[in-house]
Amino acid sequence: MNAVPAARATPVNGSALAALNDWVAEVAELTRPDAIHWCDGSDAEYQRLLEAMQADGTLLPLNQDTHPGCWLHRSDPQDVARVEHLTFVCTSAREDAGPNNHWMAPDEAHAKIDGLFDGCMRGRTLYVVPYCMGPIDSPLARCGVEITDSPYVVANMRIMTRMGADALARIEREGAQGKPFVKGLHSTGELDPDRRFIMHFPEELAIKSYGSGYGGNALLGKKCHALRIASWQARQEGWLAEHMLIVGVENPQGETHYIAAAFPSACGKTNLAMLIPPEGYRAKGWKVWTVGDDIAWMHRGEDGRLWAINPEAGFFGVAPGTSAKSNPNALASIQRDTIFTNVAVTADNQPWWEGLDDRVPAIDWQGRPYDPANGPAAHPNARFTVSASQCPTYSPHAEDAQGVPISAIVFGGRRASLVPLVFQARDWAHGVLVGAAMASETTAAATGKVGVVRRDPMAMKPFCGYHFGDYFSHWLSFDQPGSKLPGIFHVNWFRKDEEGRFMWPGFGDNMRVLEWIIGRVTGEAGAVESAIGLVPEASSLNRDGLDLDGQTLRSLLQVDPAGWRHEYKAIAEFIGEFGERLPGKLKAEADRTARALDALA
Ligand code: SAT
Ligand code: MN
Repeated sequence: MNAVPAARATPVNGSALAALNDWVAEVAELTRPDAIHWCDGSDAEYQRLLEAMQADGTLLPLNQDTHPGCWLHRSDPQDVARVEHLTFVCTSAREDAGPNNHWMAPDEAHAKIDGLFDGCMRGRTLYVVPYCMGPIDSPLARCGVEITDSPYVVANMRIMTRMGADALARIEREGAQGKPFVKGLHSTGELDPDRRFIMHFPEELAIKSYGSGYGGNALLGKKCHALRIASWQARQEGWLAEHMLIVGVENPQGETHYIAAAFPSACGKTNLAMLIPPEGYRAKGWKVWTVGDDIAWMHRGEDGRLWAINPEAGFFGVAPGTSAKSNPNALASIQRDTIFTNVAVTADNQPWWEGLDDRVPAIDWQGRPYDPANGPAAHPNARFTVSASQCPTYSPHAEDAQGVPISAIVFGGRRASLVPLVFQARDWAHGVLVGAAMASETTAAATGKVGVVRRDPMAMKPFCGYHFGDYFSHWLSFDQPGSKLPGIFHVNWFRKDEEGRFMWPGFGDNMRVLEWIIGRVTGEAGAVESAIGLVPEASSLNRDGLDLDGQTLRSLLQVDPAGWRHEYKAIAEFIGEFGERLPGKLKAEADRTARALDALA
């Protein structure tokens, strides 16, 4: 790493940064780096990092004629996804982490992971990465500092967060007011899966991550800070840190409704956030605006509504399946200045992945000549990292300091059977149950089996930094006099027929469901009651230009009482696992629905 500027022991002498300086010194003492570099976030710094990574092979240039400023990173083949079984929430009381988290006592966790950090940066540069999650001038934004020995992580953090001098200035300002920043310590270590841990210490606002360079394990601003630590802070301070995209839907009258939607990793959040409405909608003047594709921080505004910011500044999206059909906006965003991780390349060195187009790749994600016998050319969890500002539909309000007002919250997962295309919760408490009862087939975003249905409340199973029982209570607590809460909905784009084919066309056609959702919150759209919530009649969805027969659409909207009785038994069992801390109100909601289903028997 010769190209990085000379190390500086401290950035400034301001006493508000004393805590930061002390911590950096302490970490350097433990990890023994050859050099320390404080990141300023400048273009020049970024260019030097890219050059250094090109020189040592960390980054390979892609075809600069077709993809200027685009790079390929091939990760260690054993380091391609989040590792939930190695991710811990370390609270002093085990109960506070809940049955939804792996737990380790803080002292034991520190001792274990500090043992791994001991001397691990010898021969490497220690980067100090100050960052801000959320618009730099937003009172809702929060700062952190990640210390890492990975220039790839630094480059990704620069795209994914507001990183550098401005963040450091905010940290200093807030330090003077006694406001802490989140401390994240990261080393790629040896990339040995047996020497890998992602530890969270919410009581200390600290994260320690060792042995992985992959996205959610290593870009500590993302899942570790903006979800696990932030969810803990949010509960204490009365807001919500959620695994949700934020999308604005503008109607022909020019009014925009913002929707926040929680789907598990690799279930189409990026696609929905960047949706292009069907031709008929566009002709009438409907538009869709992208605010965020993964995380929403929501606060109660003075007007009683929920207001949301996207704490991130970029997209770390799943490449496979991204195409001119599924997501033209994402595709347009990643034609330049993008870091690709674990994609394949064509003979002329363009990035390629399954589902992109019918070209044949030349080299697979591991750098081998492509041979279908080796499996997919791109890793199924291959990613692109790109600045949100490159998205053609990036909302002009995405950087508003106060956020955007949320009209509807949508939960959803991959469910091949049973779960209708869309339904609406009766009220807030029922909506919290609908979120708590969410389930979805697992994807390649985390290591482990793919395609197994698991309960994933609010898509937060891997990301809630505390006991789910307390989390559900926190959600319920938003229902207060004077609040104007969003409607809560559940969607499922992934129903399959007997032949295993998807029944709903999805992508742009999901606009029809969004229109119904907005119609429900404005009082313009009708619905029929069912035991599980309110469903649209086939006639209340706009079918202009929809390539789907009426029979299939009706079956997508049907509620099957026998199947749902079975489902509610599983839900009762699942929420029962949260024991004493399960709010009685949630159990009452589940019992009420179960009784309504029984009455139909
Ligand atoms: O790997 S990440 O956590 O960054 C992406 C995801 O799983 O949602
Ligand atoms: Mn995610």
